[in-house]
Amino acid sequence: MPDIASIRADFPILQQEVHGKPLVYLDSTATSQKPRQVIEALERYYRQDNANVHRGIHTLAERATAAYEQARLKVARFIGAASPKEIVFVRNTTEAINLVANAWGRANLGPGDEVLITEMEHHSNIVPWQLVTQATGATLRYVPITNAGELDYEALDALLTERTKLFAFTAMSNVLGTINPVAELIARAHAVGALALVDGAQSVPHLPTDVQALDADFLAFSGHKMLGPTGVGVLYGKRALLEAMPPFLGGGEMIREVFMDHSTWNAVPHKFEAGTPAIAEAIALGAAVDYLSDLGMDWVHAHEREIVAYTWEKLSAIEGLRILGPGPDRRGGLLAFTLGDVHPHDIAAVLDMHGVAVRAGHHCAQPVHDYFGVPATARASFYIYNTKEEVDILAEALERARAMFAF
Ligand code: 7TS
Repeated sequence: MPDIASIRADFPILQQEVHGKPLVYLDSTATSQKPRQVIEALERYYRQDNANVHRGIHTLAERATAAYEQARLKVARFIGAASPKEIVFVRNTTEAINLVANAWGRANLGPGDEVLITEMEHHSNIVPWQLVTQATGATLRYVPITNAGELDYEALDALLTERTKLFAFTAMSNVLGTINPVAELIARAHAVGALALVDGAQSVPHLPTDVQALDADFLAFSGHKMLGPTGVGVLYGKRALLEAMPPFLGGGEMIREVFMDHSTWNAVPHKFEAGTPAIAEAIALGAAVDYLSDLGMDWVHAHEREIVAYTWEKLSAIEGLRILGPGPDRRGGLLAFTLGDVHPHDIAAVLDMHGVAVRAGHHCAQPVHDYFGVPATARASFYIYNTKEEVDILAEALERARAMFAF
């Protein structure tokens, strides 16, 4: 059983005070902190191996290429992909979804076709589909949500039809915390002949993932939310789909041959990695995957369930505090809430004075806030390094905020 004190010792950033109080970092949904193993992987690469990949034949270039490709293999194993050729390194979840919307969408969508998303999506799984449906004449539809913060399954039945070409949905909401039944949703999409794209930005860092068991067509996620550095993310795509898709960005590395009037494409995944990639970051993401694999994703999930259940209990006892989304047994490790009519930015500012870092705002998910009739929420989110003692500090600070704003 991993020991939280030794996990915390791996995170140098957590050993500091903010406003004279120990830092309580409750904003891992925005970005996670990084263990020394990841920081060291970045540093080691720049100290020893830095060279461009897939180009040189000198020793450093070979080392850099081998480490970069090794990271791809680690990521493939981590999510249960059949082959590392199905792993495309991109910048983040946003870029992964834009890649599919542009490369697959522009080639496969037209008038009469529908793309189905949900009302609980992050803007990065909404806007690319708005752009591509507008450009191709296809129609964008939304699965509504319920008061309980779940998808409306009856409405889903009516919305998934033979016109649906792609169903793109989040595996876990970054506001409601809802864990969606990914395998079932994919099966329903496949039953009408649609492809399924899973936004795994919040699930891959926190839950075990097996793309083959899920039968996912595409899965998008970000390195920086799973202990890795910023600047690197992943698009998983079934090999046959990636092979059939035209490129997204053009340039070096993604080509086989370039003539004056046309070019031919490199094999996947390189066809989708135009230009010099985030080499150090991808290698460090490999170190992050090692760290999470050593802990075991079942443990990560179980730890967060325990923390979120405890938080639910503590926060529910605060007068005037309203939590959005389902109960603790149906959610991942985050809680978004309002406190009376105190502006969430004021809540976050008071919490910060107590050393507690939470995010406030619409969390890039405006439709879900519109549904619940609130412009913004404050959100506490957890990861492997958080403890119940930190939740106690959060709850005390919230009581102070309530007293300060006198209601
Ligand atoms: N999808 C979901 C479900 C997310 O939570 C996020 C980021 C993204 C996509 C986009 O990830 P990116 O790495 O491309 O930016 N969510 C948040 C958040 O909740 N607070 O800050 C970023």
